[in-house]
Amino acid sequence: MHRARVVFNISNKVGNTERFASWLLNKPQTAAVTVKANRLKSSTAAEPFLNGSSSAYVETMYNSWLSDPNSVHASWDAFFRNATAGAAPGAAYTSPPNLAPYNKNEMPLSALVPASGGMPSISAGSPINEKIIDDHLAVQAIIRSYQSRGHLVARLDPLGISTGDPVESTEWHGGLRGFASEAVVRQHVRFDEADMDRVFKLPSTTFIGEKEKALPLREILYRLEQAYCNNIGIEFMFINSLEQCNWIRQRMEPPDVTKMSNDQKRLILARLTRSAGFENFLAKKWSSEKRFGLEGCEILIPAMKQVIDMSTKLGVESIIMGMPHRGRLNVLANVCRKPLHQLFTQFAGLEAEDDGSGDVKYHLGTYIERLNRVTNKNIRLAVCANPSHLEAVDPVVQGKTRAEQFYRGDNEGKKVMSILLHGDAAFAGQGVVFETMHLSDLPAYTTHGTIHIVANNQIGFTTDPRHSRSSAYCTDVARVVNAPIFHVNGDNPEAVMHVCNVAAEWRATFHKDVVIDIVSYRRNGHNEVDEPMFTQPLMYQKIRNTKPVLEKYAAQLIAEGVVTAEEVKDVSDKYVKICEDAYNQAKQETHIKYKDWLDSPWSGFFEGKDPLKVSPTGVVEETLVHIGKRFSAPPPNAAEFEIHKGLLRILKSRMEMVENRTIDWALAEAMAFGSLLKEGIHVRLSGEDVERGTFSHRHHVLHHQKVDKATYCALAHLYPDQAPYTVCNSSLSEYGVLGFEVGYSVTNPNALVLWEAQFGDFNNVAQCIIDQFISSGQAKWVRQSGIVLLQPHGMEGMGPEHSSARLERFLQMSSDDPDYMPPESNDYEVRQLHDCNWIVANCSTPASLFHILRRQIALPFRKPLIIMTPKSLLRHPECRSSFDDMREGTSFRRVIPEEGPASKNASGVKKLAFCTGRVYYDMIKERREKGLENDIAICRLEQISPFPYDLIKAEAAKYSNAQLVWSQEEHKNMGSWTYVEPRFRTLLQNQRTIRPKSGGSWLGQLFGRAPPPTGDDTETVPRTISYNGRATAASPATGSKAAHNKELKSLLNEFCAL
Ligand SMILES: Cc1ncc(C[n+]2csc(CCOP(=O)(O)OP(=O)(O)O)c2C)c(N)n1
Ligand SMILES: [Mg+2]
Repeated sequence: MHRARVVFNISNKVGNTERFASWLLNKPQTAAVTVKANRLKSSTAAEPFLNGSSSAYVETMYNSWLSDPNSVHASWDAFFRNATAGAAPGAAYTSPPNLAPYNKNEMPLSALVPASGGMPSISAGSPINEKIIDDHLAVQAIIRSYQSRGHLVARLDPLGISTGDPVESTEWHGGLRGFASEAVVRQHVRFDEADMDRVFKLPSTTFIGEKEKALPLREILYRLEQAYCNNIGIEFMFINSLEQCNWIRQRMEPPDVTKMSNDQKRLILARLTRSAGFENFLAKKWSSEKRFGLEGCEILIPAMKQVIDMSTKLGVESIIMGMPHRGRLNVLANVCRKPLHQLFTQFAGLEAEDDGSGDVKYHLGTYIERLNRVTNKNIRLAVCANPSHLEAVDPVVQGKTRAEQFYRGDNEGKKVMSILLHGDAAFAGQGVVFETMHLSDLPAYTTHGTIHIVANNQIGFTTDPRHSRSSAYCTDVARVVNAPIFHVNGDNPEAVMHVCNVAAEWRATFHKDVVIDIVSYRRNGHNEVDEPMFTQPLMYQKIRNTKPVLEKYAAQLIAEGVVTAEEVKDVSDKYVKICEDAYNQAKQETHIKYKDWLDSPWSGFFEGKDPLKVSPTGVVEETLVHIGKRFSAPPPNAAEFEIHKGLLRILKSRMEMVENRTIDWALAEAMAFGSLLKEGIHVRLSGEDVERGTFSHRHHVLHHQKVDKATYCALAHLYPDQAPYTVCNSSLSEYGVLGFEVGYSVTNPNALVLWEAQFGDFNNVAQCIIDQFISSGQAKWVRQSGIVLLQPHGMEGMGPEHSSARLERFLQMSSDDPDYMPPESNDYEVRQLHDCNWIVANCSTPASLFHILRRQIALPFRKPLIIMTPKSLLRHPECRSSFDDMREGTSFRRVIPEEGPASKNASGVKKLAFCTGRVYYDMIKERREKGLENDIAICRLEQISPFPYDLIKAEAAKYSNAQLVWSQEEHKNMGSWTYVEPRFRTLLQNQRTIRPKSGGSWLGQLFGRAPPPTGDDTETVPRTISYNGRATAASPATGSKAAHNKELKSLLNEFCAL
């Protein structure tokens, strides 16, 4: 196993060259202690504790002592007596008597003196023997060294090729193994064989003695080696809680902690038999199919089952798991007990009976409720579906776990927990692991402890750890959150089970993360058709000569007399028979069902629902007024709750708007949330700085200016029986946090879960979640999500990185066919939504935002909503809506047609410009200033995808003589153009329009100059749409304000050109 190559350089400097007490009381040959008058003269070299500020202190003590020896502590009394009596420098010190009562595990040093090899005894007034102190301190240092660094030399690698593994030695340590531990753990110690039988007091920080308070050195070393350097290596000394460190020591140090009863041993063997039997069966039946088998780490299955057994025993009822490819089928079969025939049908290449495009078998999720036979309790197990993208599922699992805890009122995580499985290379390599770990202790994101299990086969595809990580262990990332890390040799099943028990207990006790690193190997190539000898020839020679763990453990139990060879065979045969039966059953199946693999069933949500009926999104005015007023009011106890003066102004202007029946963006959002909360829908808004809002417009959480942590959230106090409102500033992570919210959103369909990108530009840090989960999740895993992504977007001269949420990317991934215009019908809108993979919108009015957010819940199904949100429009005086646009009877307008003068005389309109979002306000200003309000009509797409063909078609038809143009502020290869252009083409197919004849000289054509029209100089031509906007570019926006303004001017000029 690869560990730090610096292993052998580590040493404990203290005492390395000299004894501790000698160092403390170092005596230079020439120095002398002389005491004069009222000043204590002492060489600081001779008495190093008498330096700097301490010497002033000593001086005061000395003066007090001179006037009254009883006025100082007894130790000072002894020191001054000895010093004034002419004791040699360094010899005046006498240890203070211990006034504190001894702990259970402690005893006075004097009690050990008779056993200390004939050293002089300690009696009052006599200087303590230095060697006794030194030796005890050394023993303590040894114990601490084992606790801190024992793992570096533990025998963790079943292949024994670890650089840090111990080398056998017969030297001084009385037959104990551990040359390496001498080098690493005890190299500062100068005991010899004669010291081995001396008895030493054990400090309170060790539990190796159990009830014994002192042990012979030989026994101490033996027990430490057993606890820390055998098949378990523990990293925990970085944890900054003495209670937690002691908790671990108590469970890992006493002798024989890993001992199992015969029944437990039989259970391990049975589980191991199934684990190995499953892989063997698949290998036999489908020898050339990729399944990413577990061979070499078969112990993973008994390990997971042990964690689940123990956690259920401790009260957990629901476990949500995330895992990569390796051993996944085995986990589904033997941990979740997914019916085997369902698993086997995945190998048969059958077609699916239900919708969706599906996924490969080693990515699919599952959900199962069953009785845990060991604890006799019901348990729910879910394995989340995941993409190939390693570790991407981690935050998703956490979000789902958190959501389940929240909806069950399990505020401490006692009932619901998560288990994350990892590969060694991925755990060390993928940054999202770190991002997920960092959520583990945040109030709005914690799942109260995750058990991480690493199936550490010491290789990642073809790369060995020396080239895949710079850290000593693949698990080092977990150190940042103070998680204890248990490395364990996968070929010692009982050690693995012990570690699993301790990890489960740790999680139940402290509700913090913990890591189990099962060090194992990969018997085959990366997958079953890969040749590992190309790249790891030596490792694989070792592997060929290593017996499977089942074989070794069975032999061990037979030798111990726990089972007979016949029993072993019998258990194995029985499992093969179970597999054969399931195999035959699978052969009868003609179809597979994707929904058999759903990880988050929404029982009751779809039942009895008209799949095409959308509930109204308008609300009664009274509700708007109530929410508006609450949202605009300071905290109810305003007299004591002092908020910032600027906020008082903001609240006042909000209140004025409400009184004028008007809303801006922030009010629209609050009213959408508030009205949903009133209807019992939980709303959760998460992201960087969302509580205030990046642009200081939201202010959902008001802070007391004088009292720390005193806050007020109006939306959480709208109605006494409302649903809870969660608004939470996240860690500075996009990948982790968006993944988390996706997981949250798939748990309960009756919740609106929103994630806001600080600026839309940053969403690409979470690209994997967007691509792998949000845009394609339903198609692959029949799992719906109504998550909303709020993406500040817009070209406002803020440079390349604060302008674009990359609208084009979302549109490019929209699954509606650009060449197909769905037939018109009354339920056109909802049908389109039903069939699409997500909704992409760029709203221009607060009312649009209000309705589209509410529509997320009004739909009879769930679809992700990607919405571009504004920045300057947050305060734009024209970007306001009236209560009239949100009242009962109103709904989301996918398209807002021209409603000004141009709409009154459509046939005379020369240009119909389509646009979306913010640029509309620039366009109307320009049109107004140029007096073109009768000539140019503007039509806004509030929803871009799915494309509102029906409404656009009607608009285009209304302005039959107008030239059509798409206006956008983004560059031509960005924004909506590449999405809308082919859809307009489809829509305008076969439509013709009359326009002045083109033609003229070839030179005129070349330079685009049309000849002046004459009487019948018109022609009927196919109707098309042209582009009006910025030219193509590599970067989303210029960094120069001047260039920005020039570009904007040019696109607006072009827009107004007739
Ligand atoms: C993000 C990502 N990058 C690359 C890959 C390709 N890949 C699949 S498995 C694998 C090796 C994984 O090694 P490890 O995590 O140790 O798991 P093991 O296969 O050894 O169980 C790689 C690189 C991937 N699936 N995901
Ligand atoms: Mg690996």
